[in-house]
Amino acid sequence: MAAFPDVPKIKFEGPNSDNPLAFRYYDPEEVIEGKTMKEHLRFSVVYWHTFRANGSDPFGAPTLNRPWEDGTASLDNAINRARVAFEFMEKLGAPFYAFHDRDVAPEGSTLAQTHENLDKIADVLEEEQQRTGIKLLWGTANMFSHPRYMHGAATSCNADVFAFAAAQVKKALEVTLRLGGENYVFWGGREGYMNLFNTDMKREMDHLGQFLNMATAYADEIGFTGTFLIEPKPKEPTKHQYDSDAAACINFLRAYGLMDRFKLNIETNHATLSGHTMMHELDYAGTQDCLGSIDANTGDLLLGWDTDQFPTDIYLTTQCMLAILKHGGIGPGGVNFDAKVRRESIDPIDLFYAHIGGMDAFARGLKIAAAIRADEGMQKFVNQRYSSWDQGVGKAIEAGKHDFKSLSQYMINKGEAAPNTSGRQEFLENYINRFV
Ligand code: XUL
Ligand code: CO
Repeated sequence: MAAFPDVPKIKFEGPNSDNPLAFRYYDPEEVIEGKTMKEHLRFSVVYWHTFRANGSDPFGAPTLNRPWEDGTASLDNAINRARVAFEFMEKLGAPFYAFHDRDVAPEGSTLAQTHENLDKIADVLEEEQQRTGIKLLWGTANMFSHPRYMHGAATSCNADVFAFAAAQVKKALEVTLRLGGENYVFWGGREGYMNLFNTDMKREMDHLGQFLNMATAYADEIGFTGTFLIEPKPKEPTKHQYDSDAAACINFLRAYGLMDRFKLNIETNHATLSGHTMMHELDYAGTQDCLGSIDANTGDLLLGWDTDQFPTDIYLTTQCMLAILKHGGIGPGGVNFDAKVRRESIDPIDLFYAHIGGMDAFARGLKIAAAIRADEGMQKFVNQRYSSWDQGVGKAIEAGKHDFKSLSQYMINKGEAAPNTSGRQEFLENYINRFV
């Protein structure tokens, strides 16, 4: 039986539509900068929030009403839920989805049984992928919910827990490969510390480096050629997470010889938790050729924790798309809605409103960013701002033709640096607002 019998396939109806179950800006076939919106945005639905979140929070019980759930952790319930998930994604028109192993299949009483459960669910996912054409953007392993991971997984002080995590990732990689997953994500979860008095940070980071190298070695062995992604987040659940921001992750990847296999999955609410803007994290990752995918959501500045709300702010999505277009696009990553409806948004239909709003917000951001780029005003300003590097001493420095001695002589001869020009921040902020 259909879980959403009253919801039709969501269609593009244009900005004047007042139908809340239609796209006003996301027209999958509209071509922008030579690619369709569908190709640019590669929208993805997350299994954990959209099909597993129940509205509980640290202060209260579940609130969300999901009529298809039977309240058990049975395989039958998980299979039924998978069918519902694909009905939802098909009606929404999302081309991708993402999951953790434990979102889709229940744990058994032994690891072998847990693997078996995952295989049975993978049969259903594979069948539904074939039926609908929806693809797996990425798979991952949940190595933070179970009590065994209280001290971390790859960075646990307990070597057996490291081994358990290895077994879990091995299986998750096999399932991701089987389902044609285009990427595989590591989010640090509890890979960090609560207190340095009980922590050997060097040993923990070495173990994490070793763990990720084992993952890429196994991927090579089984023929998984997808991109590996690290998802930065500075804290929550730990006080300090080792993958704290894009710069820390990239330093880690370089230190442990992982740069050729890994990129980053940048998440908006994680960027802001680390004291950066999303645009900063995207641009920084892009400068290091590490921009892999995004977890699209937003936080709440007045709350200050990882609220994982759906993105609706056009200024934010414009900034995201400016950075993504600048660095050549997001594929084989995607715009993955790692976002959940509020615990007060209790009806299944709220899942549609949330995703439609997020998709429209990104579609608008894409169109605005493309218009800004086409106008070239901002790029011309930036080029002009750095023009002292295109000639004379600047050009010679960039070409490696100077050292401290020659520059000292140059300045002694010249006597004073050329005058500075205005940064024009307010002018440019006004300029951007002409397009928003
Ligand atoms: C947690 C988070 C995760 C990762 C996948 O903050 O974002 O859901 O995206 O493990
Ligand atoms: Co995420």
